[in-house]
Amino acid sequence: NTAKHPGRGAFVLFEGVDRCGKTTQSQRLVQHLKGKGVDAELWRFPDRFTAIGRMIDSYLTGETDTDDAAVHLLFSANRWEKREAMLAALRAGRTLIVDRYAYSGAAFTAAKNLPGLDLEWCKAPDKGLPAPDAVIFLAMTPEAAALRGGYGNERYEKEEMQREVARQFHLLADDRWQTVDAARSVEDVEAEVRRIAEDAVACCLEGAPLRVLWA
Ligand code: Z5A
Repeated sequence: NTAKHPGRGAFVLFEGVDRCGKTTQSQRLVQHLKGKGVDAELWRFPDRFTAIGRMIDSYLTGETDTDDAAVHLLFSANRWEKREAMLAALRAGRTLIVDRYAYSGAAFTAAKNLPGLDLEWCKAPDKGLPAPDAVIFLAMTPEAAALRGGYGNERYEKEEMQREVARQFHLLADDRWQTVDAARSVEDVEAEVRRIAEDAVACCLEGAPLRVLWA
């Protein structure tokens, strides 16, 4: 669980409700780190381009209906299928800036409040995945986020669902979690994001152990 990988890349994760600015900030962060000579790459989950990812995409767009437990396991499988590549990149010294991961997985399914699918059940399939070194939680009320051009047409893009997702996210906060007030200008949010990410990159360069999630 705590093997040392000196000089490895950092795993920096963005989480938050829809429209909080994850895509904007993750893209800008990768550019910033690259400018500083850090080997950095942007990843996002779900990865809609694998076979499993295509099933998830068709569920999110409403093209297909899938059992809630089954689709939850597909989201998790979509992370497991990327695990080896993720570990290889981190060990090769590449920093991964990741837009959504297992915290979204647990929060979105638990937000459905279905019998049997509580937060612990939702976390279980992701136990053992690589853990992020820092989780940047872009905090914003779903009401404020909705003002950013309104929600799209995908399955979960509704204010009531997003409110419940925000509640579940707060239950998932752990020692990796850093809350950033996302209801500010892009530049103000970015300044804080940079500090958190640069700290994580420095710690990993010094050999901070790569941990596993929810073990
Ligand atoms: N999901 C799940 O159920 N289970 C799982 O395991 C995983 C995911 C991994 C995937 O959506 C859906 O799958 C998601 C969770 C679920 N469902 N929902 N909802 P996605 O990842 O493809 O889409 P998204 O995360 O919802 O992305 P988004 O809508 O694009 O939001 P965002 O990336 O956080 O925000 P943004 O695109 O950077 O910004 C939104 C707008 O605000 C845009 O016009 C920006 O220019 C603007 N913006 C950004 N920052 C600012 C500031 N600071 N001020 C003003 N305006 C701003």
